[in-house]
Amino acid sequence: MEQNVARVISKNVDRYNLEDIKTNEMFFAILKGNVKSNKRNILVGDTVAYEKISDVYVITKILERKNSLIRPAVANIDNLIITLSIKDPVIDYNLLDKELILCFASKIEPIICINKIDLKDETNKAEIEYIKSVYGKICNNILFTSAKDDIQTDKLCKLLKGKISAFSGNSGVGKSSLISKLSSNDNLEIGDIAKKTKKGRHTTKSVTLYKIAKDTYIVDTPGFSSYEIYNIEACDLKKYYPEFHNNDCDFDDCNHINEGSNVCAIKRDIDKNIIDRARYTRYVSFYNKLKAEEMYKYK
Ligand SMILES: Nc1nc2c(ncn2[C@@H]2O[C@H](COP(=O)(O)OP(=O)(O)OP(=O)(O)O)[C@@H](O)[C@H]2O)c(=O)[nH]1
Ligand SMILES: [Mg+2]
Ligand SMILES: [Zn+2]
Repeated sequence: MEQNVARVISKNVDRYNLEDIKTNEMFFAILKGNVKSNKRNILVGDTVAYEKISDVYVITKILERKNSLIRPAVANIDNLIITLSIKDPVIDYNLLDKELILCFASKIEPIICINKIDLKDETNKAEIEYIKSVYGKICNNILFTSAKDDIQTDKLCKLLKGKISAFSGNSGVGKSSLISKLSSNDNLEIGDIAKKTKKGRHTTKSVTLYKIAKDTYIVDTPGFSSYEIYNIEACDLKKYYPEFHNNDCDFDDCNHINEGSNVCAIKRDIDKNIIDRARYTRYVSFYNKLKAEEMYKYK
């Protein structure tokens, strides 16, 4: 018998709101006993197998995940739209780099979205070039959007098609404004997310997938802003810097911190301007913070 497969759209204690992958039918389901005793928690975003047992929908199995996050608790995210604004507020490179680490560690496609591009003037020119040259090598998609003047919002919309996407970024960069652009005219639900995200920032903990088109969802959660790196060991951090990959340091397992440029190929690349020095400096600070946390934990 062919198995019924559904996506978990939201959950409320032990009731799950599911959407059948094929028919798009929505219904509530409960967990089968033996799935419950299984240590793995069902997350919003999970795909699950289910059965209908005398009028009750029952989840029988969690299917394989592409990824899962703890904060926010969600599975199978495809895209993270790392939202920044060219001004008001200025670009937070610390947050940008941390969220890129999250993406590369969790197999999430990063989409860097520099919003409020309508406000750009001569003074922003150099920074725009800087972002293109440094981050263009790391990230396949960099958009310069304006939610106000509808610049590149259609491009953003296309990238989200058929995927589960989440927005991250500091307060005021324009996440809600962009999200409201993604809904075609009469989609009221999206207008609600915009409002909800604002008011729910300190109150809502539960995660919900909002459908904006067929098989296309936005995760409604405040959990991606002011993000801190977790679940990554200091010695693994370098793996999530694509520009560090084509190197051969003379010192095996080099973390590119303490070795000099005579040994460390990354240090040489920085001196030659092949690797951005500011991004490297932030790498060192993240590394040191993780190292300090590990020392504290294992003491
Ligand atoms: N000029 C300009 N202003 C924008 C643009 N996008 C958003 N804004 C304005 O920036 C302010 C913040 O936008 P929001 O969409 O609320 O930002 P947010 O990221 O959702 O902020 P939080 O909900 O606090 O996290 C609002 O006054 C918007 O009107 C844009 O593309 N250009
Ligand atoms: Mg908002
Ligand atoms: Zn090195």
